[in-house]
Amino acid sequence: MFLPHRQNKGEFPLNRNASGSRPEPADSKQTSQQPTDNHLSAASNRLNQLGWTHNQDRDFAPFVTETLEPGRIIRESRQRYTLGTATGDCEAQVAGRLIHRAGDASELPVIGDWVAIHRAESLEATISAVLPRASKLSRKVAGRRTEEQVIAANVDTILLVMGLDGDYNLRRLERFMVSAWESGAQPMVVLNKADVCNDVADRRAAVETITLGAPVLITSCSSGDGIEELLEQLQPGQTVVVSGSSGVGKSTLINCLLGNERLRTGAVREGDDRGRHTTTHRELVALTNGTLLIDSPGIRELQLWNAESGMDQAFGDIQSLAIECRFNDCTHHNEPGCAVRQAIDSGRLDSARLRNLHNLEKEQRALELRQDSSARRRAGKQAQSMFRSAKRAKDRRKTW
Ligand SMILES: Nc1nc2c(ncn2[C@@H]2O[C@H](COP(=O)(O)OP(=O)(O)OP(=O)(O)O)[C@@H](O)[C@H]2O)c(=O)[nH]1
Ligand SMILES: [Mg+2]
Ligand SMILES: [Zn+2]
Repeated sequence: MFLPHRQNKGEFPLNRNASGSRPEPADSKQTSQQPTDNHLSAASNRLNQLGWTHNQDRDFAPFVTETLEPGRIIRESRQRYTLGTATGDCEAQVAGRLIHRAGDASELPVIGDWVAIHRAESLEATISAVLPRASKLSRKVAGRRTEEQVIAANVDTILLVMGLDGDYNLRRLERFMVSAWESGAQPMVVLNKADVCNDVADRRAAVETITLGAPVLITSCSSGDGIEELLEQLQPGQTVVVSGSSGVGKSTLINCLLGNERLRTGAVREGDDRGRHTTTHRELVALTNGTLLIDSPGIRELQLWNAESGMDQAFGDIQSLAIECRFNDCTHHNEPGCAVRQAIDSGRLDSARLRNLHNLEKEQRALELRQDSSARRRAGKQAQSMFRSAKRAKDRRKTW
């Protein structure tokens, strides 16, 4: 593997000088040890291809030292990381200090994160810090623990893929839309497997009632229909995470966009069209147009993490109707003068959508209660440990 040139402070290709401009090109006094113009622009190009922007220039500034360099997580598999850096890809592990300092797992690096790394002359780099995230797609970890799991960071678009086969489910899509809006990235919906569906137009119309203006595209990886239209929506330099249930064709779709069979795909179960969780890691791949796509494992159950603003956006139509309800705190259950109920009665709103909103609100309240009690437990443990160390210190003083 090619190890980087050690770059002195101020010589790092993407480090801006005080005036905010790119560093001056190296002058004629340059020695053979220093990077040349070509090296600088090649390194800078590689980071740009990974999505480096002015934001990373700013966020990396506190980490510019002799030994730290930036990288982006381009592959993540059970806490094993591959990084893209200015001088090529490398494997990396998380520094013990970073693990120790992290409040919880959501602060540890995930796919898409920009990180500061330390490289000794060993093959594996050490991740010393995670740069601030511009956006993050999160959920509650599967199972009983009350913890946030960040699925991907620094993404511009969440491409929600739903199959037009047995996977088609509007209520699940509503839930995905909430987490997508909450992430800070823009959602885009892809209805895949159009080749196995007889009522594409009706289904698209139904989906558009819940995507509220977010783009909806129809594709078939079997026939290639819609792939060009999807490509046109993907901008160079943007990071797009492809998300959805297992078996909807996320990896197949990325392969179609790449034009090769790079990612492994797997047949769905006969009978219910459910996938077999073929993809088990997260990986970022670049299209020739410069878009960065993240493939990820199929989501078994999407339990929401804190999603207040995501809920407001995903159910913006109901929020707008609610302004007309007689009572400010109308819950749209059975209060008189409820504009939301009136919309349902007149066929303008699907009652299943309101039911789903009520269910998700209930889930959010339950999550808040669990978060409160875990916070209390954590505070209790901290107080206990402070008390113990204070007592130990006192005992030591007594023995002097
Ligand atoms: N008929 C049809 N089959 C498709 C289409 N797209 C994908 N498939 C098939 O659906 C199956 C699942 O595709 P994958 O790409 O592995 O699905 P995935 O979403 O990546 O699944 P996980 O990795 O398990 O999350 C494969 O057999 C694909 O060939 C399509 O547009 N039409
Ligand atoms: Mg896959
Ligand atoms: Zn109401």
